[in-house]
Amino acid sequence: MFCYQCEQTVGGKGCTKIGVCGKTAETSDLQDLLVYAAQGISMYAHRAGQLGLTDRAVDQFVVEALFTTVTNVNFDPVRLEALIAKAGQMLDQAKALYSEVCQKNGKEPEHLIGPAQWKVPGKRDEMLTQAASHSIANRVEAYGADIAGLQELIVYGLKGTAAYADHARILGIEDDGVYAFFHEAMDFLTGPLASDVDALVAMSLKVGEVNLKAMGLLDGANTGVYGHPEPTTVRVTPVKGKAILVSGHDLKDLDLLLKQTEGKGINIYTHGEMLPCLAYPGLKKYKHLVGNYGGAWQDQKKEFDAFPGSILMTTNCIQKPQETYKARIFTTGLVAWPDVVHIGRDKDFTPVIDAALAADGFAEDAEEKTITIGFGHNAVMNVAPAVIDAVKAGQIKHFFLIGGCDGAKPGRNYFTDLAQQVPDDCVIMTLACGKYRFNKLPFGDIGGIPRLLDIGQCNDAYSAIQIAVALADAFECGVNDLPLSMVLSWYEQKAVCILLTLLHLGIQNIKLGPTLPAFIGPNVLNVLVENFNIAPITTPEKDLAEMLA
Ligand code: FSO
Ligand code: SF4
Repeated sequence: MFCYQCEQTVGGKGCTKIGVCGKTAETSDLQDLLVYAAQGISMYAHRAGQLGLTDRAVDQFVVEALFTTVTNVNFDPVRLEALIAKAGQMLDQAKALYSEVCQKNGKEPEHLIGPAQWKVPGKRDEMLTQAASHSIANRVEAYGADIAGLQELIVYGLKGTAAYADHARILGIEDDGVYAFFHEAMDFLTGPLASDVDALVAMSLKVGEVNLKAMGLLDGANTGVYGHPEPTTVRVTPVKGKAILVSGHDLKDLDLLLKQTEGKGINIYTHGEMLPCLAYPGLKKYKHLVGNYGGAWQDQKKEFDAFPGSILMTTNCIQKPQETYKARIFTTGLVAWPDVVHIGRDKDFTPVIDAALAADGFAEDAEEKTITIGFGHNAVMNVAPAVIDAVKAGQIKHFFLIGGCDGAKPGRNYFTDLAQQVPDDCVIMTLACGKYRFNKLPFGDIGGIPRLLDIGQCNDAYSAIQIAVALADAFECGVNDLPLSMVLSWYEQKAVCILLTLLHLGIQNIKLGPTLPAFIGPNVLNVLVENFNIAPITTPEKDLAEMLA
């Protein structure tokens, strides 16, 4: 195996024996093969689409194949084998689609090579042999660190965008242009321009552009179905009674579980990136959605162990379940772990409910503690006039976006320290799971405007962008001219696509930590520094001084 797609990769270079995330070498190789197969499918689907013929099943499959390989999603080789077998069918389907449209147009189909010629192996051994010849390590050797790294930057960005496109699809929103781009970019990676630095950089920025569209689709889907998040005080300590904890990012899974548990005497808690759900009118209306439990994903072993109920993982980030809670944790959607019960597409959550009823539940109410969440773009726009007045009156000097994903590595205390050292006349916007490092601290307010505005999940970076653009409009300047600094923590591939979106928008001076991606080669880093002045975090003191200068 060779994997360097996330921030915790071994030695900042690559996982080669087993993933720090818990991914086995076999699972990692199967994931690489699935991505290779998806490229073959996209080679045909891209050409068919250009001639006017598409197939939703093919589009959705490529998106699911990519999302499945995101860090901390699918650890189950059996499910991956099944996906690879399905990729074989999808390749045939995409090829037939291309032949059909060529025939209709009186065109001779191109003879495609590379992944388009892939043949689905019958057994796992053969899959692993194939995977070895398509490994990332091979490409690093063949193309060098810069080119192979840029190719992977595109793949990882697409993986992140796939997650958002998939969530939007689940809520009924899809877009032909977004699907077409997945095929275009995957096909691009098999062509001659995939070894041209300039073309690779341009395609990376295009991933950022399409990701903005995908995040917009998801924002529209979430708010269309569940209403706009509204500022909401939520409980972060348990209440007495039976309990289910819902983690991941999927709003619909939570909704369905809430419906299935109504009147059953079970309290539902959000975990991790599900916290923002408590601010959506269509979800917070359920009385038995009682609050949030625990912190960011990397603390789950301790927190799930202590949780006296069942746990449902709707997407990443799952870690190896401990024996103490393996029988009461469940997966659904694309997330999977070997020997953990998986709830299928029928979304019958009976096993989750039964496990919650069989568990002790919380014996007592804990002392009540609350935080305020729900500052999506709609809520912030409602207070925009007050915010603009406060800036003009000099009461708010600067805005910070301190957001992104959390992780287990030391060095992430930087983000807590930074948030705490931000001067009192500044506002902090935050999103994604990195906020758990500081979201329960008291930040107070500036003339009624909270100093800490929780915008939501990682995909709500879309909201942050809308807010920044609205501020820039109000002050008649560009986003880069605003008194706004962005300090981002990254962990997995959704953070990669968000970063590409910010770069596509021309946002400068982003500070990135805790370390820079291993797949960014030295020359590519120079390009990012020269064009975007992107910089690694240093110390909170030094960075703050620079950002406030
Ligand atoms: Fe975090 Fe995990 Fe949401 Fe990621 S829970 S790390 S960037 O999946 O997507 O922020
Ligand atoms: Fe390593 Fe991250 Fe890949 Fe897991 S996803 S194998 S931790 S680089």
